[in-house]
Amino acid sequence: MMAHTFPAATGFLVSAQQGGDRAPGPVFATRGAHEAVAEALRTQTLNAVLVHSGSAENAVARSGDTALVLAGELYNREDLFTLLPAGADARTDAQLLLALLDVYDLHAFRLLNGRFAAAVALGDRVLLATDHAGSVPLYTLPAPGRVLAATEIKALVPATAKAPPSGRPVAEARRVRRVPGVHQVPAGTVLDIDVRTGTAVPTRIWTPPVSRRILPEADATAVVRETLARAVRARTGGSTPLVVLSGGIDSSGVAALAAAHTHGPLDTLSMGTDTSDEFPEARVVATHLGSAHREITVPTADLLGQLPYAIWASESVDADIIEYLLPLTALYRALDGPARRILTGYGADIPLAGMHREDRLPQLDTAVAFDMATFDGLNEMSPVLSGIQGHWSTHPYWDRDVLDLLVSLEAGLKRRHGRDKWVLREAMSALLPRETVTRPKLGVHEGSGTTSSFSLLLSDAGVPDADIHRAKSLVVREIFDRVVVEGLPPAEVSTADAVHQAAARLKETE
Ligand code: AMP
Ligand code: PCX
Ligand code: MG
Repeated sequence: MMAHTFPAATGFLVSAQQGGDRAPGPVFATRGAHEAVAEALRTQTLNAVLVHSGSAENAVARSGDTALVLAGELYNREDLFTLLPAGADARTDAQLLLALLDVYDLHAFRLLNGRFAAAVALGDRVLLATDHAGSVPLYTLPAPGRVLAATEIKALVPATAKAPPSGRPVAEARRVRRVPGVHQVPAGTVLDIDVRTGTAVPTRIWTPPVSRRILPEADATAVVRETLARAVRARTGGSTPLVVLSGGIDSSGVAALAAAHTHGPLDTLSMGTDTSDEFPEARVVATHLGSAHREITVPTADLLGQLPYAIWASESVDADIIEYLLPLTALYRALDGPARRILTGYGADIPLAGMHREDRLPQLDTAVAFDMATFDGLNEMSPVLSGIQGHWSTHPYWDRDVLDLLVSLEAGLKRRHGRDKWVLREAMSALLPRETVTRPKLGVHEGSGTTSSFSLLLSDAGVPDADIHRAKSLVVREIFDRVVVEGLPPAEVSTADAVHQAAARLKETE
């Protein structure tokens, strides 16, 4: 299979309708060229606008009465090929999915390990699905005779203005704040929609493991190393990737494995602020791996200015998540130049309970179970975050095989000998400097100091300490309403105004 520098498409808006072929107008935060495609089937027409970087035709596949569009990419192509008849035409990921749908119907999605969103028109049905983790968010407005779907909420908003809540309720799907009729396709779920009625039936195709595996230490570290290595290799593509390197074990592990699969030096990038950074720690890793390393310093004041961009890109209303995403947003926005394939260490702390700071294992497993039951809809892994600058990001720790493995390891392998993320540290110990392997985890973004500056901003606006968290939520919702629901450009939305509004609202309700 060819090595990909970029997925064929990184976003889409589709309209599947009986009869007609009106092409919808696209609005995306994801940067890229737009390509309109139309596939007329027997009883419905699939219109799409694809966001792409040069090979949009590879994101579309058509055969008989089935047509599909795919944003993103698959990571287990070789395994999937073995399921197809010899000589099957599956040069692209979209064709591969089409061929699998022909054999397995919607159960094809149970087979995929990838980072994608897909829309399939099949007879009178429309199938909407994301990868196991919903890492490429997908939204839908299903109505009788016409199903709309898009990888960004803002692409669907104009349709809701023209045709108010004609959308059908979607069982088990989360509704989008202030956008009537629009639902998010749940992670690990295929929505099977009858285009004639707009009725959606969900089928679950992935769930996080709830049982735990018992493995000897050496077997556990070996299988973690091998599984993560495969995930990194599948994501490395044909050209040199860029690893966003904080210097912690998560991103350092990814960098070490990526360096092993890259011809010539790997590219690494660290971001810090004028008040704090982990540059020395990241430099130790970069030097060890011989990477071409860059450091970017963002003024703390600019970090909070990223709030409208983080919300515009992720379309998340979770204040904690938005706070985690601020440094990454700043980093991606500062990353000029050609579009890059970016690997991150994001998400390792979720299955490994990396934020868990004490030795008691019941609490650790409770944290893992809770986080694995609540990630859906947070959009923390959304590719749009780097997509606003034209880059494609991917997260090896949330590879389906890596995630299945890490979640399922018994808690004592995650916290052991007084060390957090023990199994990962041990698995990486031969590839990284000793100090990187043993360095304890910093708090969430203690490395770049965002929590404090967002809190400080609210304190300065007169919000009492006990209300800070609630105020952050109000600020995030306020900005969401501007940049997603109303469609204002993030550059025109003021964080300061949102803060003052939130402070005033809290005073009223005192
Ligand atoms: P964290 O959970 O803080 O490790 O953040 C998730 C991932 O985002 C890391 O593993 C890195 O890949 C990336 N990242 C976060 N902060 C930075 C930073 N300051 N510089 C470079 N990469 C970062
Ligand atoms: N992270 C974590 C995940 C943030 C928590 N998300 C959740 N519980 N759904 C990670 O990288 O694993 C940080 C900053 O820490 C992002
Ligand atoms: Mg981490």
